[in-house]
Amino acid sequence: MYQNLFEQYRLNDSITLNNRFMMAPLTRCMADADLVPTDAMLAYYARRAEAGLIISEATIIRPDGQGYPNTPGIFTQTQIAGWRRVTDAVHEKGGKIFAQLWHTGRVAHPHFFNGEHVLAPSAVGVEGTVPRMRELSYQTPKAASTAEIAELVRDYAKAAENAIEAGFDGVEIHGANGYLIDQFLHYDSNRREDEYGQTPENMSRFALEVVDATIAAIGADRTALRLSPGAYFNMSADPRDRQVFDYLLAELGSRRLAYLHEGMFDDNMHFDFLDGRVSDYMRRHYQGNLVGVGGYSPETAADAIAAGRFDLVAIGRPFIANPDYIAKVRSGESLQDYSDEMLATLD
Ligand code: FNR
Ligand code: 8K6
Repeated sequence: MYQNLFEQYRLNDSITLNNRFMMAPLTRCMADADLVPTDAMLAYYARRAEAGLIISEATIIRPDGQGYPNTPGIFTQTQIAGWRRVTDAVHEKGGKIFAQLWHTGRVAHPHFFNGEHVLAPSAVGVEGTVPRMRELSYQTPKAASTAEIAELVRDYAKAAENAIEAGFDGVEIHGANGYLIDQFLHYDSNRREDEYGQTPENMSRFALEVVDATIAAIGADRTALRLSPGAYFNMSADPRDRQVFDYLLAELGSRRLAYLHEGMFDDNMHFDFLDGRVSDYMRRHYQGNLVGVGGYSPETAADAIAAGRFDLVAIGRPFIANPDYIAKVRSGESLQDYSDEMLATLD
């Protein structure tokens, strides 16, 4: 069944995947108090090692990137050692794993880092309260200075080096879902008047600086990026955003990344200013390895790949519901449906 999904896939000269399934990055809020991966997390990832590539849950690059409780980090030696145990377990089972590198920007909360302020491109906040900690209201962020931006770029590159030290096969830079990098890419959150704002080139600058610093640190073969042109989460869309992503995708085309990944919950959503689905928009503007995600079943993913709409598929919620997702799909066994209650435990 679904033969094309079970073919090996060569990402580049360094990395070949056992199949075209990725496990999507899934925040589970289960790291310990020092934001170190636990034994339960090790077992959770090892159970899913049959995926061609696991993308870790979003992992913060430094303390002020934290916006939710117990999300793991990759900035202390203890965190690196904790992740090393996870990557060893995945490798022992023949799998591969990338770390998703995260800074939440204006979606961070000082509660988690004893900080005075949260950093973002501009002093434009998000409405509402922190999920699972509804007593915490989001703050108006401080617009990052150019010196603070340069420091953030260095910290992404350092986190990428830490990820390699922790045994990850590469990193996926989280540039999606309304978090820090995405906040530079949309007019809703970027009101800067310096070289990081106002034009597609300027608004793409931070994302490209992070990508280039990461490539310089660990190589393009091991560097991937997730993007949300559609602005569907923690963000309001502005039709002008389209020009920013047109520019950014053209620039990324020359970088030879391991892959580009759309950040979406439902890839059937239609965005007028992108002329349709996010995956189709990205395919038109980017010729490298492309990962589709958002509501795919093995059947719809196999069809999309056969039609050339993207090259690999990431699976999120069904992978929470079915630790043995790959084996079940291969054998044709029926899949258990996902439900939100499953987020309470790490099976
Ligand atoms: C997510 N998603 C997500 N995305 C991301 O880039 N980093 C993350 O840490 C998370 N965390 C996360 C947690 C939970 C509980 C859910 C349900 C989703 C989005 C995820 O990677 C994926 O894009 C969506 O789940 C859509 O894919 P499925 O679930 O329809 O296959
Ligand atoms: C508990 C912290 C989780 C942080 C990452 C985001 C996870 C959200 C999971 C719930 C899914 C909600 C989907 C909302 C998307 C809007 C689509 C139009």
